[in-house]
Order: sequence, then C-alpha cells, then structure tokens
Amino acid sequence: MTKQFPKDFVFGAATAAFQAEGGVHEGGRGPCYWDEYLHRPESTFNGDHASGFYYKFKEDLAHAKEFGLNGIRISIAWTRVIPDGDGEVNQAGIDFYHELIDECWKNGIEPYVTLHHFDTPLPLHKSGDWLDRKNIKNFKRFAKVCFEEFGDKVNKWITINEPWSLVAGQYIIGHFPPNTRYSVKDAVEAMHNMMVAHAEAVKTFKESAVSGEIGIVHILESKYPITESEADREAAKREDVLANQFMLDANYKGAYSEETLAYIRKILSYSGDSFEPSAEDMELISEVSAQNDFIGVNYYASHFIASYDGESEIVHNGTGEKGSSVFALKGIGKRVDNPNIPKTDWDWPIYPKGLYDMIMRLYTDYPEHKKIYVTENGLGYKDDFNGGNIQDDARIDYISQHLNAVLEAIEDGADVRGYFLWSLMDVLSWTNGFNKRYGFLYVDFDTQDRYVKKSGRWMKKVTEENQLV
Ligand code: BGP
Repeated sequence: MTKQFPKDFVFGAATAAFQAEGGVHEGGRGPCYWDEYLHRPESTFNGDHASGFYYKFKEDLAHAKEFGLNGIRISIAWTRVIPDGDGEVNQAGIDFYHELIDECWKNGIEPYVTLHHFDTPLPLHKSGDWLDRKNIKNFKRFAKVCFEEFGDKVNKWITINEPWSLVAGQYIIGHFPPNTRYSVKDAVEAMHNMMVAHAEAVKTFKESAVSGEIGIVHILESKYPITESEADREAAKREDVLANQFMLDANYKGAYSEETLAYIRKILSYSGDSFEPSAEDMELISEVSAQNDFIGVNYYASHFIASYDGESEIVHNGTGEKGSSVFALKGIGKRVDNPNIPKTDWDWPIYPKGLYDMIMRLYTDYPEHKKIYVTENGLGYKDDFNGGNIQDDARIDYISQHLNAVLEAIEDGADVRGYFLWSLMDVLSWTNGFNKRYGFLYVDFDTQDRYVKKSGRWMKKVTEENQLV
C-alpha cells in the first residue's frame, strides 16, 4: 500500500533573502558582503535583482498555495532591519517583513523565519564576521528586534542557516568572502562562535514574552568510507566530526564530547593549531541545549571518503561542468567518486539513503533534538525552458526519492514534521549564479516572469493526496 504522509505534515518550499529578493536599494537596505563581492569586476553575476521576490512575493505565494504548500522558509535580511548591522533600526525594512509575513498567512502558508542566511552586514563582515566575537552581541540584538517586532505572527524561528556550509565556503573552499583557503582553524572558531550566537538568541527568545518555537538549520551530509579499510573509515569519521558531529554535540548534548574534542584537536594539530573553548561559552551552550524546539536538516548529497596524506587541494565546480570537483583536506581525507552513485552536473552525489541514515542517526544518537523538519532538499539543474513547458522529470524523481526516504524514516520511528523544497522559485545560487535552478517555478531572470514547472504541478497532486504519486 502506498504510504501516506502523517496528518499535518508540512509541505513547504524555501527561499533566502539575498538569493530571492533583489531590490537591494529599496527601503533603506544596507549592503551585506555579497553585494560588494558580486560587484567586483570579474564577477559574472550579482544579486541586485535576484528573483525579484521583494516585488513579486504575492505572486509567488499564490503559486505556493496553488501547489498545496502550507509552509515557506523566508529569511529576514539583517541589512533591511539594521542597515549597518549594529546601528539604527530601519522602519521601512520592518514594514516590508510585516507585509511579507502577513501575506504568507493570508495564503494559509506558515512562515519559517531564518535570521541569518549567509548574509552578514558588510561592516560586520569586514570586522571579521563570525570570527569577531562582537558580532555575537550584534546578532543577539538583531534577533531581539525581530522577536519583538514579529513575535506575534511568527511561530517558527531559525537562528542560523548551515554554519558548516558557511565556514567551509569562507575559510576552507574559499569561494565565499573573505576567500580564505584551507584554514580549518578559522572554520572551527567561526562554527564555535555561531554555536554561542545561536545559544544567545535561543536564550533571548525563551526569556522574552514571545511564544513560538526556535531551532537551527544544519546541512547534514552523511560521510561514508569508500572502502571498509581502517584508514578510509578514519578519514570519513574525521570529516563527519568536523562537519556534523561537532555542532550536533553543541546543540543537543550541550557540550563537545571527549571523542569530538579529540578528533577536532587531532585535525587541527596538522596546522599546529588547537581548540580551547572558554568555560563561560560552554556553560551557555549547555544551558540552552534543552531549549531547542526542533532541528532543521538540509540535505542534498552524501560523500564517499578515502584516506589522504597530501596537502589540501580543493577545486570548486561552479559551472556545472561534470567531473571537475576536487576536495582533499590535509589531516582529514579526500572525497572520491563512488561509481555506483549518480551525480548532478555539479558533482553532488544523489543518494537518498544518506538522508534516511542521517535522520536515523539523529533519532538514535541525538534524541534531544525533539522533532525534525527537512528544511532544504532539491536538485540543482539546468532546466530547459522549452517555450515555458518545463519538463523537469529529473527533479520530480529526485524529490520523490528523498520524500520516500523521509517516509521510511518516519516508519522507523523518526519524528519528521515537514519537508521544504529548495527552492520555491529559481533563485541566485551563491557561487553558480543563475544557471543552477532549483525551483517549482521557473524564473526568466530578464523579465522576472514566472512559469510553473512540471514539478510544481506534480507537487500539487502529492499535497492533495498526501502521498507520493
Ligand atoms: C544551501 C543553502 C542555500 C542554497 C542551497 C543550494 O547550502 O542554504 O542557500 O544555496 O544550498 O546551493 P547552491 O546554490 O550552491 O547549489
């Protein structure tokens, strides 16, 4: 018999302010670091117009309703609310988000609101972004302003989106500003500071008069050894601790376990570095760990890892030229091709079982997480416009397989409450620009016109029948 989704399951789609809104000079918005970075002469795209969600959100939400969606992830641009990050609050920015949030509810769609989705205000980025401890306080203030302003109409808050992807981009791969490469030390320090910032925001929320739920969103990709050899297993474990276990420990155990600390220190020893969090930080992290109301899991791919003794070498595939990626990190391991697993044009292995395994790991190892939303999943694809008749069967297949993995995890006991496609409409992709599309809605980036893809019509049937079709 076909499996039904649980009653009240949230079928959603995700967006993020910088990737969707455009309108970067509207309403007193200040610049985030992407504005400056994507305007350097060699950049081939920028976020000035993005998907025009700033102007078109009513149309997009009407489409979301038509697909039967009952949830949407939006993010609040810090730079619309506090344009320079730590100064005056900007009423026009506040007004925009009131309008947007009201429009979600008018369509029967619950907004899941993220406070930080990779878009630190430019001045705060220049002072060191998450490496500057002052920004923990600045973030706490921004969060407080949002809770006070929107607390009566938002029930689901997300503090930070994907700390691991952010630090990997900023300090390891180097394709996000400040474009540092191979600094695992900076990555660990920034992740730890984000754990403190998350804790400060959760504490502020719980101490406020506002009701609702709060959590964090992690990218959680399973890491598998390519062979059963001791060395490959060790390499996979190292990448897993750095990317997954480190922050799961902080959020849900309230402490980095002995094992986690031993791995992190081992990895850092290759660059002569170490990691010694202060007792004060750890006290705060421990204090709030039981107060997270949910975990958001973003999942796109899993990785197959081999042991590696060489120097770090990373080549980022930002064009969709299949087979061009390299990811090898000194002291950790190397991602290798698993010939049995299909990959996207950007070399991301398509492996739904990795999502099932990750959810079940949360169920077994981190029962403190309370409940799960899959807050992003989707296929980056070079959709063929075909006169507006967009036949994205590959996306339908991808979503179907991953929703099936979710259903299996639910059957095996996991408490998964919802699934959000990345993304509602095609949006800017941070390092790939506009030819890597993810949406249910095709966006013509010249005219900002929307076209419903086959996947959008398929989703409507899924939500109507509450089962895979
Ligand atoms: C996640 C981010 C999103 C989105 C998505 C797809 O890491 O939270 O903001 O960009 O990945 O990534 P990309 O655009 O690089 O394909």
